Amino acid sequence: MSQQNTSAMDTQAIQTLDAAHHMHPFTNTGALNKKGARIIEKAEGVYLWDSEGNKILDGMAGLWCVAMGYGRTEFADVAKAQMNELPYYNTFFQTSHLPAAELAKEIASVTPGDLNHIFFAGSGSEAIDTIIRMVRQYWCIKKKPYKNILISRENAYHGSNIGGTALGGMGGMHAQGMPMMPGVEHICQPYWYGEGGDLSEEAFGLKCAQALETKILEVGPDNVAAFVAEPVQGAGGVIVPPDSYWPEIDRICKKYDILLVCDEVICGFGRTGNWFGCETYGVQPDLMSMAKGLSSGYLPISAVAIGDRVANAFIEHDDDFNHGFTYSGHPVSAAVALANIQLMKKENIIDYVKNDIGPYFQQKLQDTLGDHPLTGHIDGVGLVAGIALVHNKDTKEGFPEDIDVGLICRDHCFENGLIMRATGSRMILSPPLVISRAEVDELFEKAKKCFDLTHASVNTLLANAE
Ligand code: PXG
Repeated sequence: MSQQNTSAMDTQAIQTLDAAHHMHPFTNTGALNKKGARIIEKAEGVYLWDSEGNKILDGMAGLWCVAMGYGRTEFADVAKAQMNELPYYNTFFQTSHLPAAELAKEIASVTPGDLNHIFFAGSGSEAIDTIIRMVRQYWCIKKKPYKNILISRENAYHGSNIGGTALGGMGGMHAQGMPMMPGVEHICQPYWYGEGGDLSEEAFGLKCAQALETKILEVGPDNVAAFVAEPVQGAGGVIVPPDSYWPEIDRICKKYDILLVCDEVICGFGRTGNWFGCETYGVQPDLMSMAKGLSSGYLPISAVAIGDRVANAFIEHDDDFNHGFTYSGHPVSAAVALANIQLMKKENIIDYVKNDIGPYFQQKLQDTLGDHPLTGHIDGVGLVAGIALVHNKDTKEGFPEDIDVGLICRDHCFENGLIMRATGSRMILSPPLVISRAEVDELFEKAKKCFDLTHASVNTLLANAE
């Protein structure tokens, strides 16, 4: 509970309080302060309630993270018990505690292959930073310090700290806080609908993967430490790669002895219908990052899973790895994450996404929005989807720049009790994994209405512009 009871204050008072001192992430704070933030008051299952009493279906699971849904009181019980027992102790200086040790074992039990070694951090960005430092240090241990370039992709999101910003491929982020961290190269993203031209999906997937080989040869295979990618790009707009993409990436990494890193911050913990996105695409990374679904967002925690090859190099190398965070393996976060994974197992949530609600969701999405006049193309897998909104379906032409169709749609959704995220002109869905069929029906009933409203809004704007 906040010191102030939300319901005891009116919305405007909270907005004023917020505007006075709180600077928001990825936000034009000046503009927000004039308008006032939406105040979210409580949540249960897949629903949120705002301070005006509106009930909203959360089609984004918070920020892609509330996998097991809101209101899991068992997590609160675990957190309380752990806080009373040991609220904090670090995992530096040769100490540990049961929650961190148990969670490491539990994560290793669900990661594929030999990803059996776990390094903890507090956020996805910290996990990515850990990976950047770890892969570079790995090649130093292997006496190849020159092997330090990281290759990533345009429009990738790997967090917003210094390392993750540079590694990611978001132009708007690169433009701020220059200069970027050196030693990063980017290749194209496998966005077939938007960038595939006349190529078949399969041919385009191969072409994008082969861009990795071209880049490796350009900078020299001896200089490349790792290739880092999200199995499905999340914040970039839910870009689902062609089936031909990942096997070719895997082949190229092996050919040039480049470490393969999957950023599983969004795809991990069931989102694509397997524990991890790399399993959906049949590749075995050398390292992977995870956060969000690891604790269903109840407490901040992230981890890097490390395969035997890299972990053993560190274990056999007689020196410290000079890296870590105050909250690496935080006992309360670890205890809740442990409870979360155990609950995922108990409720068979991965199977539910893969064989039941995921296919139902994707089918319903196609049936409801596939033929909508705004829908250019739908990308989707498991319980995540991106819908490209276009002005002209035949030419894939978008709307004029002054018509921000994504924001118009997002606002209609919010007004009508649905959270959908807009990334440019792509609408994103990533609901809690526990969503029921009836709730999926409700989601698409609302989404259809909001697409219709958006269509009407953009037609009015277009007519006025004439
Ligand atoms: N990697 C990936 C693939 C992510 O999606 C991070 C790293 C960084 O995680 P932290 O915990 O440091 O935020 C992310 C985070 C959005 C949005 O608007 C997406 C993320 C974070 C904030 C907003 O889609 N992803």
